[in-house]
Amino acid sequence: MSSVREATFELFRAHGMRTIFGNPGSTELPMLKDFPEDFSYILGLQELVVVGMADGYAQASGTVTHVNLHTAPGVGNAIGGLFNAQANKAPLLVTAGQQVRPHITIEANLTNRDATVGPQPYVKYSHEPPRAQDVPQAIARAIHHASLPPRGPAFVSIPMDDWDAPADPDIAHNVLARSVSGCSAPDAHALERLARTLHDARNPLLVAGPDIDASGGWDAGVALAEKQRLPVWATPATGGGRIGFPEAHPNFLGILPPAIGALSHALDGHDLVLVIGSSVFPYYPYLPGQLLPDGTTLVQITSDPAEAARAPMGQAIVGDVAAALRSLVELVEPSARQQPQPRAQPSDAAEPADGEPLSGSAAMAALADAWPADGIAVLEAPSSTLALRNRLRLSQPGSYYFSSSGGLGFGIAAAVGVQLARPHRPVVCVLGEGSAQYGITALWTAATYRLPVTFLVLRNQEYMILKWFAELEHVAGAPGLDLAGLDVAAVARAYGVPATDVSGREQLTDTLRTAIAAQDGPQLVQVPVASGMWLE
Ligand SMILES: Cc1ncc(C[n+]2csc(CCOP(=O)(O)OP(=O)(O)O)c2C)c(N)n1
Repeated sequence: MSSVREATFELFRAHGMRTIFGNPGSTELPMLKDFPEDFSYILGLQELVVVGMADGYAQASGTVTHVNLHTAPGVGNAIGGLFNAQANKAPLLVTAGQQVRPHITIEANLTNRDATVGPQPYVKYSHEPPRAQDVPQAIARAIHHASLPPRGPAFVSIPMDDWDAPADPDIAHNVLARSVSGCSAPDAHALERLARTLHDARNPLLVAGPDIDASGGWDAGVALAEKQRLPVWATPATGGGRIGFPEAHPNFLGILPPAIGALSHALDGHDLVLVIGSSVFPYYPYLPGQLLPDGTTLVQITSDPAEAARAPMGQAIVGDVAAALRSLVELVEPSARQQPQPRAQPSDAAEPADGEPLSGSAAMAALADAWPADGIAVLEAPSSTLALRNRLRLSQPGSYYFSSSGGLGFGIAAAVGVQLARPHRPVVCVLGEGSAQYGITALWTAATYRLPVTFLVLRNQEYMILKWFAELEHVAGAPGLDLAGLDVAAVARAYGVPATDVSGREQLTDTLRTAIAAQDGPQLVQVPVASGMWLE
């Protein structure tokens, strides 16, 4: 008779889940005993980065990814990452060790009291099985929950004495044989109505969201925009964890502003706004205004029922985003509307006077000059987010990962996960020096597993975006917004990542080109940048 451990690892094999991201403790060792050779364990040094690595891996591979945490303190450290993964719709199986069952009632040391409560708001399912024999079933259930739309983390707490217990052969056999498919077709009548509305619209607009890329709807989105001659905005960068439409495409207008009034203003003059694969909308900050301009109708297509239910305006159709796009392409005729006007190129980012640091825009222009055709950007550089988008104009699917939640600690870790999932594409992770600190320990993982990620650190010695928010919120005199003397290159070297300090645009481009071309482990490039919000 097989053990709970053997049955569970068979389950992982059945789901193709042979990579485990973790940080182990004594309560997890029984799961890791006799670790099978056909599995890999990727060690992260702190739980926030363990979840971030798995988030990047899950998104880039499209598969449910296993994160293993250390009882209550491990789950506690991981919460910020779970918040991010939920917003990113990253399908994660999150397991945590627990005290042995005879110790739980007396709350012996390291007992995860109320284990299912801690991660509750950030997971789709949270469970501690009542019997050891139920562990494979609970884990299978969490895998299914994670994989069904909206995808996201699901949690199981496992007492450490369960792993050697005998599995129930009937449960194990049936659990192994199950598969669950979650691709639900949107209402065909609603799509037909929408196709007619689109046909009759005078000046319709498409807003492309992250789930176009995540669902595999990229080509269908392009085909729809071209057939219907739709101008396309990207959903606001705040919630655009992935890019939903090629940003160098002539129909692409740019990125919607994230505040209510300004966003509504950008929709002005469009009688129909089709929002696909995005919430309506990931607003931030709160700058009130009219939600929609007069005379504008909005229709959202999302696979996430909660996203449809909470939208403050418009109609919604719930169903698989790629399937909806493919149906719409079939249902609509080619339009004779005018071609959208291609947007202007950003102005040339001037080289500053001698000895002055580059602007964030000039740094992103240097990155654009070095950019490899199949590059993937992982971004966590708040004051240069728009500069990166506007300069790189990424135009291939699966080329951009950003945390839709606003929680820091994603960048370095996610870049590690993305590179593991996409070993043949160059990954470049662009970081503010402040943001880098939340996930800094993931540099060790990048070095140890020799992952050829290029890290670019923009060093402005401050929390620039918070200074910008302070002005917006009329907050004067706030402390804690300066970062004097923080040297990420020095820290990187200590973690085993070779690091170079550069200045000036040409040197930055050359160094980035060399770093990106090098395939032998990670490299970090640090460049001083001037204080400012870099919007183009
Ligand atoms: C976990 C977490 N803690 C704090 C914040 C608040 N926060 C948002 S941006 C930011 C500063 C980022 O600084 P840096 O990476 O240097 O970028 P810059 O704004 O200078 O471009 C902070 C602290 C956050 N978003 N997430």
